[in-house]
Amino acid sequence: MSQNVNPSNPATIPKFADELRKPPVLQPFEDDRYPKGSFYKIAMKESRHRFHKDFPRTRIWGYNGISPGPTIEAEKNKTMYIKYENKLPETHFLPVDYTLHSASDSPEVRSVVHLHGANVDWKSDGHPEAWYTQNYEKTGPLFRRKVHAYTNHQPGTTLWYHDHSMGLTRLNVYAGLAGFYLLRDSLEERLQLPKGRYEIPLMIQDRSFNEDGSLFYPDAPPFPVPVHPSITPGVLGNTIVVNGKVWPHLKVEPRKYRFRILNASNRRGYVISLSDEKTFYQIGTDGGFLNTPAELSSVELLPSERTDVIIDFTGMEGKEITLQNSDTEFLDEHTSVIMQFRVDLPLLGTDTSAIPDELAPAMELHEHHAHISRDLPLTVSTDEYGRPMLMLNDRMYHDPATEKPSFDSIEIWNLINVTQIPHPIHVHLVQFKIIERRPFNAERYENEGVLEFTGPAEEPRDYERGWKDTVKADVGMVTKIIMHFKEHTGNYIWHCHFLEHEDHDMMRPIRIIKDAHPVQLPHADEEDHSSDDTTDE
Ligand SMILES: [Cu+2]
Repeated sequence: MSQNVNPSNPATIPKFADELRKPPVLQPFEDDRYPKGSFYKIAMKESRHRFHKDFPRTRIWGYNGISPGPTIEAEKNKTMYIKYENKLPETHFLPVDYTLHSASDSPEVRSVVHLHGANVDWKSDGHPEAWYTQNYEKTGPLFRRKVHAYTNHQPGTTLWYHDHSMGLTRLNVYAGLAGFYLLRDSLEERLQLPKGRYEIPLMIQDRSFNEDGSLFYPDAPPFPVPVHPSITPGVLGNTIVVNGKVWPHLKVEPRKYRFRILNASNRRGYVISLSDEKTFYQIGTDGGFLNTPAELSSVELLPSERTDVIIDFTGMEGKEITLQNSDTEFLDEHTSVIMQFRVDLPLLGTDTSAIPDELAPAMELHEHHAHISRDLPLTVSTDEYGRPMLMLNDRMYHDPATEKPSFDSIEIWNLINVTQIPHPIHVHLVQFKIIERRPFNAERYENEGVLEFTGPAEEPRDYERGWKDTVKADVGMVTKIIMHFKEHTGNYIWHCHFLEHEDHDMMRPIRIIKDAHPVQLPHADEEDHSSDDTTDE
């Protein structure tokens, strides 16, 4: 370690020292039981990782031992089979809180992989209660498959895979268990976007380090609690890591590049912009391409949100551009900086890529199509130890399911945020559209249960007009979203994507029910021996 660098003090860490890395692409395994080229294996394991060139290598948990994990390249409508093997140690290296959910009688290290944003059968979705330990010795109550089958039946977009195990998601993701899943389709091929070396995914995470360079995660909140270790209301890092490197730089040619930007942080939101007031072109959101590109100067990304953008460095030879964060919730001089682009590579050939005038055909869901509208409050309470605890629909995770959409129904959800902070609300299985946000009288809602609007509705922001799977439920607002539950029935969830909220206890089951055959078994107890389990090992 360089003499003056103290990893725990961001002021001592040189910025833009490391070069940005592009995660390697996962390669298929040969297995006669699966169509050629469709079967993949990933091992979750502990390894050592260098976050900065002046840090020693330190412990992480990664998919195939790297963080971000290998990028999974998928093709629309072509089924992939992935076996995620748990080769993690039996004890956690980050502080486990045994009071959460049913963690007290579960093994200390559990894992399950959720493919975020995917339209997928629930048994392959990576349900939190589908966790398993090494060699599947112990499994959660909703574990069904060793091999996840992804049919990729949805428009091309940027998905990501990450750990989602019951009561441990915040620790497992912080430890490094996250990677990109790029779903491609023929529309993307036709659009002549920057590709190959000019298409780069950026996974942004905040992290803090101990003096020895190891990952720091607090074992108690900044107020007294009777539990130790204890979950906290949210963990913020004092450095910014992109694709596993602290404040990296990327050398670019003077031409167009496509960046798929993901906020994979536990709690921090970003308002992303470029220095020198340089604009960029947004081409996609969480669920796929926009109808038309949008020239923007900033995009807000809460945890798990993605934005797909083109940045044009043409004519900028010799310039240095900073990707910066102007989110005001927790800003300081260090976390306002994300990474740097250096336009100092020679142009290798003519830039034939385009920023198309039209991207994807418009597909809309309108309010008058909806079959049902649900009012769903976001509230704060206290748990049995007196700690603040966040809830959805005034219930804890293990309370019986209340959101039970009928198969093929279109639903409107009114996310009524009566807490003091915004929350990124993620619904599994579907992509939705944001209809509006409207201010309301929170006090009256809490005391009398009456929803009284106090101002006109606001349109979705200019960077969130496409398909979304995560939405910012703003403070004092009712955020209205619309979605179509089609193609799958079964056990899914919706939750806040601030990971410390999700684990305590801001997560709820969704059960999608085929009306002709209602699912009537109690939650966490459903047996389903449908024939598509035959691909299991
Ligand atoms: Cu939250």
